[in-house]
Amino acid sequence: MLETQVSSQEAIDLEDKHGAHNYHPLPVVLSRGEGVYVWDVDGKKYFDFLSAYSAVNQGHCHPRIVGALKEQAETLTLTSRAFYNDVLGKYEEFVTNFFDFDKVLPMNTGAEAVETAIKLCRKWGYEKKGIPEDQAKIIVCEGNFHGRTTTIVSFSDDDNARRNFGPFTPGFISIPYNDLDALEEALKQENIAGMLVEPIQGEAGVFTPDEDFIEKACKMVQDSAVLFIADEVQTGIARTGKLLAVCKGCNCSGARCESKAGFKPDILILGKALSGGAYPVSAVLANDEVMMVIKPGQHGSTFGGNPIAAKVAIAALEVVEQEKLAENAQKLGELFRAEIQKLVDTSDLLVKVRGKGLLNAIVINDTEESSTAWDICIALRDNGLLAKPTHGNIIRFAPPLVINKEQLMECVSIIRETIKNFKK
Ligand code: IF1
Repeated sequence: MLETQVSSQEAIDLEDKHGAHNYHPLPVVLSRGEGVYVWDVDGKKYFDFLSAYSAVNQGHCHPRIVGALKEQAETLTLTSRAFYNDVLGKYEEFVTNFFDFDKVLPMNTGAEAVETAIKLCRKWGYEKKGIPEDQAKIIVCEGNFHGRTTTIVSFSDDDNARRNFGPFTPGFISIPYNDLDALEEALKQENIAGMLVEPIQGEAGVFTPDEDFIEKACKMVQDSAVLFIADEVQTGIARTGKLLAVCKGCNCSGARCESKAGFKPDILILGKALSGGAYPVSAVLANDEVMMVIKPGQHGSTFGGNPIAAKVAIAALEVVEQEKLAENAQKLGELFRAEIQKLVDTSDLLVKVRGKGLLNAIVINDTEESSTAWDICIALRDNGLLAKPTHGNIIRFAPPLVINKEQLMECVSIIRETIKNFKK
């Protein structure tokens, strides 16, 4: 079967028969990707407005990234960390300079990096802050999405993500997102080791908090000798118009955030576009005061920091810097929201548009349980644009950051025509 081209229906049937039903994909079967475009098995071309949930910020199959992948794949794919190799150290130097931290702990998926950050924070709490053993608590926000492991869903409030996966990991305090008063109250509790937060809540529906929420939260947390942990798996790597969504006030053009202004998380979590979508690469960055609590043999991963991941991540970050993707996301994000706002103002189907950079979403004027957002995505697909609803009535729009103004305006007209002609 692998030799011959499958039809759309054959591909769907194969997944249905042989694959776990842990997703409900939009009915389109993709076979090729390049830049902002993907093609289905019948050769139909689409704009990709999901970017694999912000993993393909650099565009599909970016030649620089694929080149690095291919070259290393033909040289040395995996040594494990039982031995040194000639690539990992260079990557560690590159990525710690790029994001201005002392050290990096390389992992593979975003969830692994989040789990790593939780373990690091707890260990720091016991060994540096003197929290009594097994008493460490981490503050999280309602509406969070940090991955799918049992510990992570332990502090999810999405019933669908956690139901019947218990028993759950204790030690998490949930507060409303974007609520500094609630944070102030929570910080009065004892044995708080950290706060884990997304600068923008992606899965919850691209919830952008008040402009100063993250900075004020970071300062409040750090003033209480608690670690501020920024989950930038989805918002990082130029997606929101800055190298990092937590970049505040600095004019970093999308890399080497030199800003000493403002604030800095104690632990930074990256994933997804850290590899441009070419390979699973995630990372946890921190300064020595935190990172050095982990000693040899206390944490690790077979593939974490492998030579392919290292080479691919260097290429992916060089592309962000050299192609000024953050600046592009900033500029075109503003244009996108302004154009879609005109649609919101004239269509009773749309309630609002919100987002930052090229991480945006529209809220549909229907209930979460309705199929309206899904049906609109089917119509968008028919008109050549791929997007998918997040929670029920919200459609996320997140194209690759290499999109240009002409392409963006073409997508705006596809969205406009689809909404105007949409019949429930
Ligand atoms: C799915 C959502 C997005 C993330 C943040 C950690 C992770 C993610 C902020 C874990 C992953 C992915 C997971 C994927 C769909 C997608 C997603 F809809 F699930 F919530 F993007 F919004 N932190 N998000 O967004 O990273 O382990 O997946 O590499 O699970 O359905 P991962």
